[in-house]
Amino acid sequence: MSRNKKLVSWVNEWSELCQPDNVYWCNGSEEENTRLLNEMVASGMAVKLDEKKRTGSYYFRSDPSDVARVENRTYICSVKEEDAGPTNNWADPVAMHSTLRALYKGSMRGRTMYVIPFSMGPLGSNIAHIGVELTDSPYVVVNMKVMTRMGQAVLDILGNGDFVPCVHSVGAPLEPGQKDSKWPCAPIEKKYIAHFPETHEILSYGSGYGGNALLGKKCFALRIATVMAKKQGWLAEHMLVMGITSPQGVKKYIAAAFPSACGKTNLAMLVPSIPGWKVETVGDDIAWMKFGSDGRLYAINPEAGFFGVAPFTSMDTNPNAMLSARANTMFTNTGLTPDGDVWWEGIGYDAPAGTITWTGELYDAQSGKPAAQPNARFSAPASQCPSIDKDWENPVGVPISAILFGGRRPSTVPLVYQSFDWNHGVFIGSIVGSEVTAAATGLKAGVRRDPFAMLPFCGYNMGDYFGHWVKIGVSAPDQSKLPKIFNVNWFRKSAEGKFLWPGYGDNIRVLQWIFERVEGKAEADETPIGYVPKPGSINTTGLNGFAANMAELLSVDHDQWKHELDLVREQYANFGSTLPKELARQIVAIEARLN
Ligand code: TSX
Ligand code: MN
Repeated sequence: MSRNKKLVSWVNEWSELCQPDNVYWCNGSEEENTRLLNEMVASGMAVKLDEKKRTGSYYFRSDPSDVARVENRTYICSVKEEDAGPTNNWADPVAMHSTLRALYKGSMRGRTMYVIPFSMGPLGSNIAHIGVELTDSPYVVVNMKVMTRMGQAVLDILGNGDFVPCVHSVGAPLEPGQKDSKWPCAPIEKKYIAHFPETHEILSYGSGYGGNALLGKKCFALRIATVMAKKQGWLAEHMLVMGITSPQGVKKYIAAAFPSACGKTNLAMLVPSIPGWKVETVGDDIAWMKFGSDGRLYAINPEAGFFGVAPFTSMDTNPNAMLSARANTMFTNTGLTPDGDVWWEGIGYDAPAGTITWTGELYDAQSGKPAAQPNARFSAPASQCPSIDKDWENPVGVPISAILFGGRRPSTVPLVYQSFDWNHGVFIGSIVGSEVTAAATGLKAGVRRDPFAMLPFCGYNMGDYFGHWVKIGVSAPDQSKLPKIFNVNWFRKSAEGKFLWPGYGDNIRVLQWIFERVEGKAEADETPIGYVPKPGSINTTGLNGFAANMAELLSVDHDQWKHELDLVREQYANFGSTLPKELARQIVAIEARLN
């Protein structure tokens, strides 16, 4: 319980509306966690995995209709539609409140309402913020325990202070005597993920999965936090944060944003292929960044765990993620092996005979049906990551020397280039995207733009968001201490369609160049699009066959870039008058340099 009057009356108000059988305040203890997990095992919602193979770990299968974030049911409910901008779904806040109140009415009947106080960021950090989530899902409680700092310690720090109110219901009330389903949820047309930027409120209804239900992550730490950050002059970003130590023992931190399916978690936990270099992990998904008293930009990871995609994670592609998930981990929608372990496509070995798929059928490799749903996840404590950085919970954060953007670009975009200055870096962030095939989207092939990898996660007008980035550059306490901005592209292909770059552990070679640029050492050529490594300035020792690809990897084709700018102009047209003039000027300047 809490003596925070606003909190207590808010909990009472919602319990009166949702009508749960019980209200339970989570204290965050191990005992509480074990009790909830045991209850879920007893009800059939969870399977306890083998205690020797996956100590303290559990397995869940979602409803087949509830397997991912639902962008078309995600709303920004600002008072003015223009404040949501052209890339968000807008809904009127009063209308949305009344729609949702009707749905929440009695929605927790037959269930317990859990009150989860949680901190995004280390307890007591002045970059951290506190939220309270009400939920009728015990699955959410045990996942929030992994992904955030939660429980009584948060209430103690909150005192009479302010919190972000988050309400979640799976939207499946139980009539007396009605048997529960193993994964209760509502049909798609009743799912709502609603954000109220003016009041910092989050209301989620109808889904039990991931970012729809664990409201500290995408809803709070990105959509609501972007609104807070704009008002208060900081940055809430969809970025990994990592430390890089050179063979000389010099350490620098970088933050990096990529659209989905670019291997962000893999990069955050990279095992370098060249001797003497070390990579350490601060976070794999979200960075909150504020200027410190020394004028540098400091980042914290607001999360306490990794909510990673399981398929194609293996001891080859990401041993640190595999080892993070070796115990005390929640698995959702993977396959389940007969000896009480999990299995997924690309785990690095064949499925044991008798493996059961995420839909509960006997796995048959020949059937074409995967054992794991492609968006199957693990929730693993960050503290268990072998590469975790010693300062990952430092309340002050870590000082950021470089910011990286990237996407999947088979053509046009070099392996790495550096921006000329901050605003040119903002331009680079704004044009982030991945090339997709028609087959992958069901729509038209081409570059799918995902500016700053924030398209689904910005809680306000994306044009204003670009403007906020420009403003951060202007208002920085010391321009010379701003992070340097780079673009990377691990996915450039030859004319024959072969990857030109080996990626994975060899990406350290690109990080070395970036590290040395920050130190003012590595050499670069000035091209129309930015600073590109001089031939020979990227370490290719031991790179074997791929070393011959360097010239092609670093080439800048003027005609391809003129076409790229045509596409960017089309993209920019969507933002109308909210597009900062500083970005419109970048197109003009690059075009002039290409001619
Ligand atoms: O995560 C990836 N990274 C970042 C690693 C730190 N992936 C997987 C993307 C899907 C999540 C990559 N895939 C990377 C990469 O750097 N590069 C590639 C493309 C690639 C795939 C296989 C090969 C080379 C490149 N193999 C051979 O050429 C033998
Ligand atoms: Mn993400």
